Amino acid sequence: MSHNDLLNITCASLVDASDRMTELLEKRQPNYSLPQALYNDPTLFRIDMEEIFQKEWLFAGMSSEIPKKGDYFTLEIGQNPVLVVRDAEGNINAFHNTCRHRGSRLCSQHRGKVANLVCPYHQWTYDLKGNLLFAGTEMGQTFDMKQHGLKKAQCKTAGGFIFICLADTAPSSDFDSFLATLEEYMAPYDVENTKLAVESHMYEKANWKLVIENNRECYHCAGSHPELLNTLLEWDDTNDPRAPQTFLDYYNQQAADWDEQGIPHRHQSFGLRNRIVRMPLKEGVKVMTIDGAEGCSKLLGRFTSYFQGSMRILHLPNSWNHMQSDHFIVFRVLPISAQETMVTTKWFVHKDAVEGVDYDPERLRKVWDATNDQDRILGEENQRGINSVGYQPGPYSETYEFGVINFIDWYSETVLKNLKE
Ligand code: 3BY
Ligand code: FES
Ligand code: FE
Repeated sequence: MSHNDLLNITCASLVDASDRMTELLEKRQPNYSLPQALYNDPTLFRIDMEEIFQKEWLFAGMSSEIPKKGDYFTLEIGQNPVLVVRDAEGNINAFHNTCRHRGSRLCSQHRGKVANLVCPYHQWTYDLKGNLLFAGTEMGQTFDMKQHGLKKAQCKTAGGFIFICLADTAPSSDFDSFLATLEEYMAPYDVENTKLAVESHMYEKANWKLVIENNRECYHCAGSHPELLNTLLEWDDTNDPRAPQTFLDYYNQQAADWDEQGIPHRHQSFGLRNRIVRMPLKEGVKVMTIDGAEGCSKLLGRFTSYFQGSMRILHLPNSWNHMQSDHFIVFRVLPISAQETMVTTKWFVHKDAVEGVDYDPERLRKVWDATNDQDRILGEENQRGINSVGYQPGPYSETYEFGVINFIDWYSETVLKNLKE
């Protein structure tokens, strides 16, 4: 069989898979969990990667993780290694983390600091803008250094959040209006004057959509999250159909305080993809710690009181966040395979806060370490049940699980739209 025949078979099977995906999504029962194959089939997973993770804007990390020239971090988007680095002008650039010589991964560390980017294989060297500076003396007369710079990924930052997009042309949606609002809502946090206090990387044996579905509802909170419920009110936003009058009264009282301080809080949505809202935590609670007391003795940015609730930021397909008065927590979800996902959690504090004096990283992370692990078990058990021949899509509750319905609707619409383009 020739190389071309093999290639044709691969293409044909992908076309088949696209047709199968389209059919499954077009025929899915609205407000029901997805058909089994969408949670466990490797070929359909490949379509998720191509149509969602290689085309849409993804949350990568925070600008204050790489405050200085040459600071970088890496991430893996399925099989695509990506490198995010700050250059000498202070700009943040994202590159495909693959050498233009023979493709070796350039940076293998999770994070670090470099003067230039040097490939470990044959030492081709790139500057922080991706230009090839050095390729030895053996590449011949006709070799053009200018044609061999690192491949850029698109990169946008707002309010300290770094988003990347692997597509040549980023999706033309209302993403920029979300970024403008994010900038405004994040201004009080002064992210540039924060630092990474601690981070966790949790490997989960579940499809990435199960991880996001799980996060989009608190139906499971009472049964699984005793630590989180010390501080979190389970209403997801002020439009939550379950929110009782007592909550709305409390919310209005908090909202009046925030208005007086000029702290943005009103619910803002950008399609189903992005949402920002500041929500109160339980009465008397300062932040999401195990007991609701402060997590850091230095407040962030221009806050003068601990009682800022939690500003929740949703970015589909891969992030949710809790921004609070003395620390904030960002969550990033990256698929590995059809049934494996990496969930990264990072806690940030004021850059002048001293570890062991102003904050204890162990105390800071305790609630969400426990919560993440509980969610991991829920996700893995969900996956195992879905893999059964006895699995059949089941109904979402329109009140408890409206967030899941929104996510699955966004996912289905986006895959169908991108497959047609
Ligand atoms: O991100 C959160 O706060 C929670 C965890 C469980 C439900 N979700 C909205
Ligand atoms: Fe990078 Fe050879 S693969 S220098
Ligand atoms: Fe949970």
